[in-house]
Amino acid sequence: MSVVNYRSTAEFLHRAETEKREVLRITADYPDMTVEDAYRIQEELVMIKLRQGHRIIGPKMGLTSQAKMKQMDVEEPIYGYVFDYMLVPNGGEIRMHELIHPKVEAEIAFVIGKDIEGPGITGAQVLAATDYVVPAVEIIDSRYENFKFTLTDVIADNTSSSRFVLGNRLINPENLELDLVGVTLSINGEIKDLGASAAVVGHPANSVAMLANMLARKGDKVKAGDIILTGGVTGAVMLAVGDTVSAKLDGLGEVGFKVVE
Ligand code: OOG
Ligand code: MG
Repeated sequence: MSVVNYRSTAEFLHRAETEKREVLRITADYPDMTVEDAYRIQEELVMIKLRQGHRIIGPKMGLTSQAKMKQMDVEEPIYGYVFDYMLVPNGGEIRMHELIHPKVEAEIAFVIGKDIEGPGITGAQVLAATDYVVPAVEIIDSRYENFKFTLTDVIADNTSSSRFVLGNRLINPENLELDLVGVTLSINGEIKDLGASAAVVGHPANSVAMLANMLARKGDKVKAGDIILTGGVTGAVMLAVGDTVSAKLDGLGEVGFKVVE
């Protein structure tokens, strides 16, 4: 049995991102890799980005809805990190030549006001520690060939994180039924997918609770000031140059971007 080298595997995945090149999934060489190994690789990848001067905007959750789990054929929620260089202004442009094979998904983001330290955190505790919620779209760009991966591959690849866009309106979560938000995802005026926010583990606040409880395993926590993507409500849709993308979230507003060469 071969043993996976965390540092060199992280460097391999980082090169794939910077060279915009899809690569063979790492479980092809390391089929016995554990979830713990995968998060160790992810940590190394995060360290590489931090050493380059990038800043973490927040941890994110992925594969929190049935739509996403079925689409990617992975049955378990995961976390990763989004960085400052990934943030695109609302209505701004995504440059295709910087990416491999990007897809978009509609999400709800949480702006955290107070630290949330697991284990045992509930959705109600998350809501009490949340300043605002914001509509969001995430652009995911798996570094793996044909966007195909297993649970451990996608964890190591920082959960396909690539770009994200936040809406302009900050909404107090107390003013909303946050599990009953209708969501549409449109490209060039045509609805490509739709859903309701309860698709995200029953309530998007539960996704942040799950995150706090997962981070507690490594002695970490959700921090005041973190902006947290709670996971795609809709399935992810492939992007092409020329696309104008818009997500509408009932009571939260609209968020979008254009895809250029
Ligand atoms: C993994 C990332 C999943 C989400 O919102 O479910 C994710 C992937 O689907 O490539 O960000
Ligand atoms: Mg996502």
